[in-house]
Amino acid sequence: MLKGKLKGLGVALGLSLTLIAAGCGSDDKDTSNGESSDNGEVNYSEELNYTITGIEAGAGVFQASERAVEEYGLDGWEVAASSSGAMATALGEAIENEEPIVVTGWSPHWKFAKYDLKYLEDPKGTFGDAEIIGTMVRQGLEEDMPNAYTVLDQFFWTEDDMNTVMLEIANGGEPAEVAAAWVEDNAEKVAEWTEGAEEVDGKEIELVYVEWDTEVASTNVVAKVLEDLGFNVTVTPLDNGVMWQAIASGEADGMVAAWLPGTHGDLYEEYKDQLVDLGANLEGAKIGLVVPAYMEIDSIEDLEAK
Ligand code: PBE
Repeated sequence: MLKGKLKGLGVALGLSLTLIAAGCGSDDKDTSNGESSDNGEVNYSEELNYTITGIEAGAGVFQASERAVEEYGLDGWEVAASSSGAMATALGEAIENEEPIVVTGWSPHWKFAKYDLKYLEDPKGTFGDAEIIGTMVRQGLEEDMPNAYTVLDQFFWTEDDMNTVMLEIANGGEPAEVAAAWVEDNAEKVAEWTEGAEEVDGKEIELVYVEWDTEVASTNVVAKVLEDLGFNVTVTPLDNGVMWQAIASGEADGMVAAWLPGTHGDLYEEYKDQLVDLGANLEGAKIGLVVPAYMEIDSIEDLEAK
């Protein structure tokens, strides 16, 4: 399929892509300068400089995106490593200017509440299907800290719950404060997590996580619940691989940030015999390539090799 190039005109003229796309209708389709395509579609790939706006290179979604570049034959494309925060900023700026952008995305995530976005279809299944977010603890935790183990084992919430916390943090709330307010407002749910757990007197426990929006939310909530039980909780942000390794080696006590079966599947395989899998704490998570809804593509297959 031959698609023309817009050569950044949209940006230069400050026109919305919607308008440009509308201008690339059938009248233009035979122009020889390649500025429009044979089917009226915009060639985003060149405008994007063949770049997917990524997050931390250790994230599962980053690695899945690199696999997608290979599996969909997107020669010349790059998944640019940065941070979750920088990705969100780039997404917000692109939307403000109605420019195209493709990001490594996941849900739950506040970006879907704040912006009109869509996942690109993934007919090859590179990003997998529905994921769960799981809880992993170190071996021996059940014996050493049965009350913390009980809470971590029973911690389970919904996408809506997580979205509430995430959105407030994204809107500028301090994570520990937002988490504390949520715990207070959701006493019934929290009581299910703490059922059977007794109060302790300042026992130290360390939770590890990665500074992804989802994990900032869940880790702060669980930390607050453990604090209310009398634990002295340390939360330590790490890189993804290091987080898994910290639980497997017993250096840290637990984490609620395991995305399975796909996203962290390799890490799970590597460490599953050295840790204790407490199962899902959230169901219905997902990863993939995400674009603003105004982009006139629906599938990863609509992206073009260089
Ligand atoms: N994420 C958020 C992580 C898991 C949680 C999708 C960015 C990842 O890709 O590893």
